[in-house]
Amino acid sequence: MLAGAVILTAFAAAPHAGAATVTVQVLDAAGAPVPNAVVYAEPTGGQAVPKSIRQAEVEQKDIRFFPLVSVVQVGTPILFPNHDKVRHHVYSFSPAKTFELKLYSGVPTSPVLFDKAGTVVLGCNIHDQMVAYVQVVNTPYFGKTGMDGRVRLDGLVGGKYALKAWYFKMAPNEAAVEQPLNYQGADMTASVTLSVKAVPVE
Ligand SMILES: [Cu+2]
Repeated sequence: MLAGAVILTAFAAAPHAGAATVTVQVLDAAGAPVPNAVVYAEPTGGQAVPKSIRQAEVEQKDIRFFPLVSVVQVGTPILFPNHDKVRHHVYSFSPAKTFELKLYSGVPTSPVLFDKAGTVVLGCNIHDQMVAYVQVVNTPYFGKTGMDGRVRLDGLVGGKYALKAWYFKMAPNEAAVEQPLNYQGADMTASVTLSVKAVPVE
């Protein structure tokens, strides 16, 4: 029966056994949870990590970028579809990726390659209020915190890492907050405190 085949497929797609999680809590200077913070674990012990590059998107809708904050691995192509009726002119002057997509509507034919680690601030030449951030990281282990300021990093291989947290309200050239993480293959938790004040998620 077809129904049986569907069920078997679902089982086959289940996560493999033994995968463990690093749960990271990000707090601000007042001890409040920080939503929308970028958290990533960069290997520092020479361990081989998989590359898991997938194309990402930052769309424009209602004269805003969405999402406000993205995190991608170095080498990720990002597409900038415009879902507004007006044209946008997307650009960045950031050293990690300087580019511009001149006045356009609809979906650009090609994505932009983000090939260098760092913070990329996006703007629009036409609409000064439009801003978004892309944190480009040297690792496949990354995520963004939810409303509770927590994020789960899955699938790490054992070894030493620099656990980093970055928040878009940090000063423009401020480096991510960093602490060592020694991952030995079991579930674990970590906490990172930022010196900034958390703002509500939009
Ligand atoms: Cu615009």
